[in-house]
Amino acid sequence: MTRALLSVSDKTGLVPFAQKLIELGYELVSTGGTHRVLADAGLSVTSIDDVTGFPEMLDGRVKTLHPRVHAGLLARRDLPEHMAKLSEFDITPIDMVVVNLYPFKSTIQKEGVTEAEAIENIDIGGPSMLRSAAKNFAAVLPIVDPSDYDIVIEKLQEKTIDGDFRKLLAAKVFQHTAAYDALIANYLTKTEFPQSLTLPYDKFDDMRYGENPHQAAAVYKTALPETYSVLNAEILHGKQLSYNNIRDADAALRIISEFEDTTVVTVKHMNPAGIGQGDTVEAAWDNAFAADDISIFGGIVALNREVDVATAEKMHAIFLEIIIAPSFTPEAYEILAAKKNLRLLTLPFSTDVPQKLEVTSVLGGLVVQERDLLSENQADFEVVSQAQPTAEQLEAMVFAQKAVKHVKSNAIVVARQGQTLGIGAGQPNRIDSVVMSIEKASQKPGFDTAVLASDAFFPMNDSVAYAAEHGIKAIVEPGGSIKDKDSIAKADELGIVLVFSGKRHFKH
Ligand code: 93A
Repeated sequence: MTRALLSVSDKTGLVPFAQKLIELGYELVSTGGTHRVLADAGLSVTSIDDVTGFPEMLDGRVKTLHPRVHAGLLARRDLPEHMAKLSEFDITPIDMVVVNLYPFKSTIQKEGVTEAEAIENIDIGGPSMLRSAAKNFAAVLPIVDPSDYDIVIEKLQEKTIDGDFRKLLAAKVFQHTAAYDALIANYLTKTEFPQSLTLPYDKFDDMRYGENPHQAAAVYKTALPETYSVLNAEILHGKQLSYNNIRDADAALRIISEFEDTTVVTVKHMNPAGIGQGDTVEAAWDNAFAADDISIFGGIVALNREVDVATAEKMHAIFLEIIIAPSFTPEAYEILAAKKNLRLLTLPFSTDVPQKLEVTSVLGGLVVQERDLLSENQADFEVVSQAQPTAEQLEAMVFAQKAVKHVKSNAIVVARQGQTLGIGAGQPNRIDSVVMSIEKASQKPGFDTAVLASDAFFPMNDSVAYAAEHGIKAIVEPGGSIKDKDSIAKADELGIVLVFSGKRHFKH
């Protein structure tokens, strides 16, 4: 007689599966709750107590942790000594383990959960049985995923269970128990940079492809409680997000979360194309659009207010990939949803993004750092030029600093209060970014009140000279170069404002 041990917290599909096992000639053994469900369904099932000779004890903490269970699972069927040992101790081999674990994840996601409750939901016996069965996959079938019940039954009926299938089930067990332990480790870890990094991420979706069509890709989502993330946005309309969509939308959310006032951010290839603010959503859109009315095509738009009809009509007029907002009025939704390929996402707006660390892969490893959480404020500014900034220039500097933080280095942002006018991104030398940003900005209304922000210090005075000679009247940069005095002298010579922020915002 073949024996199956069933001990599951998630009882989905359990009864029909067990029924079929009986029909296939299995003897069923079960723990308390699982036993009850099977017996109530009228199935014949042996209690685990009758196998171990012990009652479940310590509030169920010890149910299956017994040599009669683990020897039955681990004995090598190809070794006569092992089989003789089982006989000597009158232990019946176990040929299948069906276990899913205490719901640790959903427990810690519950609001107001206590640590004691979380700890009670750390499963010990379940992973032990799964691991024993998976180690001995040559003889024992370990089944951790209820969605595998059907395929297992089918293969048992057809007698087509082979080594590859056994190995697949075993691999699933070790993936599952490793992820389960990683989540527990993360929950208990108080230091930000632990000795060994466990990443408790579950597969969220397979993707059609990655950054390019020849690259396979999938997306994983943290198993820890919900965060402000594009992966938690609700897709109201349009097809699945692509790899690039997710990264661009992520960039847009990071930027918009800097701004409390009514703001619209447009993003292309992870850089802002434009950022605009206004008294109304429509006015903010007008400013974001006018900030760069070419780059926005095919872009991602994030807003921190509900999308209204007037704004929707304007957005409808151009080709966009994604609009992400806290909500859409029903009329605005109707206008935008007329476009088949436009994705409309909602996510409650927040300036408080709980995730503090970010992980980037390098060949052979990962680098982990705190997110750039430095916030900009005028109090930290130091005016180093003879010329003094106006109140309006100082406000524009704070705005430009918030923007420049999210632009790939070398980053230069030319902005007036509430609107970027020119963005120079990702150039290997700073002066090129200066030239690009001013070239774009100088053609726009409002340039005469614009300031220029740099994500890092100027190594030479050429940027200050170029900016002043091309109409910029005020610059904010971190300072800290050994040649700062050259830049200050140049600002004084050309009569413009130079302010040191003291904060560098490289972004790679
Ligand atoms: O508390 S445990 O770690 N100790 C055990 O010995 C044990 N054996 C099975 N948890 C244990 N289990 C788990 O109980 C299983 O992994 C499953 O999640 C659950 C099933 O219990 P019941 O059949 O009483 O609903």
